[in-house]
Amino acid sequence: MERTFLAIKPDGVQRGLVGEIIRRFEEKGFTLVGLKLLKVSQELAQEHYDVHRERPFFAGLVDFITSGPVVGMVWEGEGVVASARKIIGATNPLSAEPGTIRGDLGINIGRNLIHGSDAVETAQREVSLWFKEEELVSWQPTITPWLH
Ligand code: RTP
Ligand code: MG
Repeated sequence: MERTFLAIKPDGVQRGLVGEIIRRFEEKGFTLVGLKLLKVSQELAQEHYDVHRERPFFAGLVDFITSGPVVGMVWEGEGVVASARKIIGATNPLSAEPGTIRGDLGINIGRNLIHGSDAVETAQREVSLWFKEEELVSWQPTITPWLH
């Protein structure tokens, strides 16, 4: 089954939006298989955003993501990678559609509340970067037959 990595960034935690953000993925019907609150190290932040290493906003991005607690999550379900990106909305919350997390709750590109893996291969890389295998729980919600 497909999995994605999502992280509620320090602004989402500071603003008390952890429950609201998790609720949206639960309500949609995806299955939570990994969850932890952590202070992100410089090494993890740089590795996570490695593709942006040459971008002008890289240092600021790493500073921000390491500035406070982050909620790391792994969610499972059919098409979860692309669907989670839709639920999250466009990178810039000012252009994100209403109904998306960023569109409803954010206004600043550098404070856009949540990260979501952008492709299935990226998701695999990010899940193993942030979680050990034993931190993930494989389980089947009993409601699944009602979703499919
Ligand atoms: P994320 O990786 O955090 O889920 O966000 P994303 O895919 O929607 O956007 P991405 O292009 O991967 O950019 C990563 C994060 O860098 C910050 N950013 N700032 N100042 C800028 O022009 C700029 N561009 C990107 C954003 O916080 C974005 O989430
Ligand atoms: Mg990205």
